[in-house]
Amino acid sequence: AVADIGVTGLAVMGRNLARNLARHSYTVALHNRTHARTVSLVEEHGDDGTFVPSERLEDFVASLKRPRTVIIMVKAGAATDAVIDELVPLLEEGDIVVDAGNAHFPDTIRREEALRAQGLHFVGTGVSGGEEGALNGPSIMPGGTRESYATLGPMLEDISAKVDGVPCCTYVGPGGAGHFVKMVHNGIEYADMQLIAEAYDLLRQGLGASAAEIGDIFAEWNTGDLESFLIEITADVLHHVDAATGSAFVDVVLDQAEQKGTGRWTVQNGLDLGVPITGIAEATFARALSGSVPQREAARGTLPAHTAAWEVKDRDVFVEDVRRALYASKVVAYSQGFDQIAAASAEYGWDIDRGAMARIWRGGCIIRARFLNRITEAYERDAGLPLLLADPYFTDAVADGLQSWRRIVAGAAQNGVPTPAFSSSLAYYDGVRAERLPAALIQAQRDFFGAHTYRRVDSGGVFHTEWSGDRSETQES
Ligand code: NBP
Repeated sequence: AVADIGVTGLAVMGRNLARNLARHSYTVALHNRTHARTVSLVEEHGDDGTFVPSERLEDFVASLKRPRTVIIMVKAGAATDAVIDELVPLLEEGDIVVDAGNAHFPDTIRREEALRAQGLHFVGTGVSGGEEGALNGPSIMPGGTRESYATLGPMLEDISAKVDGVPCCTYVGPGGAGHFVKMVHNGIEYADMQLIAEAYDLLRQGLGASAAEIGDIFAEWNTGDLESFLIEITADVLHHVDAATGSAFVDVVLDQAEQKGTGRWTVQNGLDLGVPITGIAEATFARALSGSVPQREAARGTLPAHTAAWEVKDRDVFVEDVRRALYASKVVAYSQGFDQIAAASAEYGWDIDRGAMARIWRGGCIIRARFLNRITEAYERDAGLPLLLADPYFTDAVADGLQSWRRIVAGAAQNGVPTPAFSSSLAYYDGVRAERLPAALIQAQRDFFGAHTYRRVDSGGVFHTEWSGDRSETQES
């Protein structure tokens, strides 16, 4: 046995992770169901480092040093279970099975329990950054036991992205914690992309600017607080011209956004845990609306608009308003996502360090951004921070943009520009900061029709009013 680590599943992601490991001087065992992939990897990239290819899974396992560390990088779902079922009988106590695919975290919880019962470590690991990241340094979010991290962690940290010399990989927490955090990362990515799309639409409709002009604005924004991978690629996309038509590329792309499901999982979990992740939810529903073709056809040209023409008096003021509204909305979306991580951490007993999550998202992954430093700093100031927005830096940052944010959301409503994520983020902000919410009325209604009881502002206990009788109040407990 010579290999330090093995990778089974050598499609784009597995292939690039294996190459990344080899380039970091690890001896990498290789296996893939269809052997031709293994052969072509060694043929094309054998000079990346030392590979030990095997056609049979038995030989692959036998080529690994103990404790054996196997990364599974296959299609998430049934394929992962099939590979685990084949692999487990070949392993021995203390060996480490890493699922680096995009598993849904309840599957990871189930698999971790099953393998633990057999004396194996199962590490559900989020990997972000796509194929380019897998090769040159992704953000890596491993869950599982701390004990397994002692063997696996240093290897993953070596191949991860680095920001200021700090690896974008850390131990996340037990069980499904790693895949959970990756799921929320993707949810936040949905929100971020939707917010950027709304900013683009506002600039387009408010200024009548061309795609390329808006690309210039995004490129400018990428030099400030908004600096991030997504803003950078947005500028690139907006500058791109379609070769066939000579039109702006964005104008020839069909306006129906698709999804693979991680946004949906994030929203479903937000509902399960009762965490208001409105930014992520609006972003996921906005994609669904864009793909609601019959509904859009029935509405287009039929539903009246009654809009006022958008009169932007000062172009620079408007652009700055949109930038500030985008930043404030983004803070809300991230604040909500980190709330969801805190809620899940408490629910499942994961003890996730939110500041560390922001730190490992600074490089390698799709939501990498300058702004994440600020989040790490906020949780360094107060690890138990109940609301990211309440950290002094973010409170001030949002306050600075608040008037811009209100002008933009009001203007969008008057002019009929759909801004679900901008608007709902502002509604969340006003909701969470409110002295008193109309939820009191909802509690009264619930007691009226369903005897669901209510609590009072002026005393403890639970009460019910006899709505259909003499309207007297009784204390329930
Ligand atoms: P795919 O998701 O396209 O999966 C292809 C791999 O799965 C091949 O190696 C294939 O083997 C193997 N496989 C399948 Br399908 N069914 C199998 C089975 N029953 N038994 C054994 N192997 C099986 O590959 P990918 O795009 O490289 O993604 C790998 C994982 O990484 C996925 O979970 C994905 O969600 C995740 N991920 C992808 C990205 C990305 O940007 N693509 C980013 C982050 C995470 P074969 O060669 O024999 O068909």
